[in-house]
Amino acid sequence: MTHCGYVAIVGRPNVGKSTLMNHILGQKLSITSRKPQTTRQQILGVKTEGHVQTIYVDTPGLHLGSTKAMNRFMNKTASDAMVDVDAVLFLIDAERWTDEDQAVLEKVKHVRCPVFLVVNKVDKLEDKDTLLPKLARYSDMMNFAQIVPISALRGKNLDRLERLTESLMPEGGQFYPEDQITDRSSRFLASEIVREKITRQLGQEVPYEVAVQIEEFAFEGETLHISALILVERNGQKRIIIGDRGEKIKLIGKEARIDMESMFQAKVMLNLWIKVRSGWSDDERALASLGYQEQ
Ligand SMILES: Nc1nc2c(ncn2[C@@H]2O[C@H](COP(=O)(O)OP(=O)(O)OP(=O)(O)O)[C@@H](O)[C@H]2O)c(=O)[nH]1
Ligand SMILES: [Mg+2]
Repeated sequence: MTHCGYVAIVGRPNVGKSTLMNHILGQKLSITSRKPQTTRQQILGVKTEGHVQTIYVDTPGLHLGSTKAMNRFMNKTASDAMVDVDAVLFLIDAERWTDEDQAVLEKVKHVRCPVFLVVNKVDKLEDKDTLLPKLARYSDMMNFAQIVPISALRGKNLDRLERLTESLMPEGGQFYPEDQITDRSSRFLASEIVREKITRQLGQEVPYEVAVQIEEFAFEGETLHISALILVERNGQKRIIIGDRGEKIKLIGKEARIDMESMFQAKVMLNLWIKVRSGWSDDERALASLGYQEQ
């Protein structure tokens, strides 16, 4: 008999949700950065081990305070992901509990499946003795099925977390072939790689108003030709991304190409273009045309 089910990974921005999913899959699928609100859309990571298929759902960080259409879309995507799953992993940062964590807690209290509190980044705790009293406090907050301290970055205690989630997967046929690891297209993954490099290379404000669209994705002989259009809200942002004498965009392109070559196992020729389209991040129709729509 086979088993198959869904596990939603939720939490406020920047707690390490995408890092966790990537580490469990053993492959970089979902983009990560030190800045909050890196993930914008739900992305599935499929892990098949023997007769158990676990489908992880990486989600955007649930956040307070922003009212733009993009932020509403991200929060709704994350909330919707908790419906109809077999387990929820509620990720927090071991170092601190914030108002946004509290807001996520209020949401996960209402889900009908088991909720694990996953206390991430334990490697950052200078005084390890502070962990146990914290775990005791968390256990009073709600009836968590498990509380699991981990380090997603260092791979600490992830085996235990995986075994615990696997044990909750219901009996039934597997939804994905054993060698498939995501529901997302190669074009989507390519656009996310470009967005990751922009997010990592640029200061606080620009990445939130950047979208990437793949205009060409085709093999010519052995070489994969990819053209990506970078959309920004303002001229100033375009200048920042291009950088002095084009240095920034060159670096972004180089880093993206290296990741693409490893993801697609091919030589990649990458072309990047930048266009200003003001208002796209607060316009529902523009968002939908860029792929930010419900799955
Ligand atoms: N020290 C440490 N850093 C971590 C750990 N897990 C993730 N990080 C770092 O935390 C930052 C955020 O990680 P992400 O995986 O992008 O976080 P996220 O929750 O997916 O963030 P959003 O997509 O913005 O909601 C990155 O710089 C990671 O390298 C960990 O276990 N220990
Ligand atoms: Mg993420």
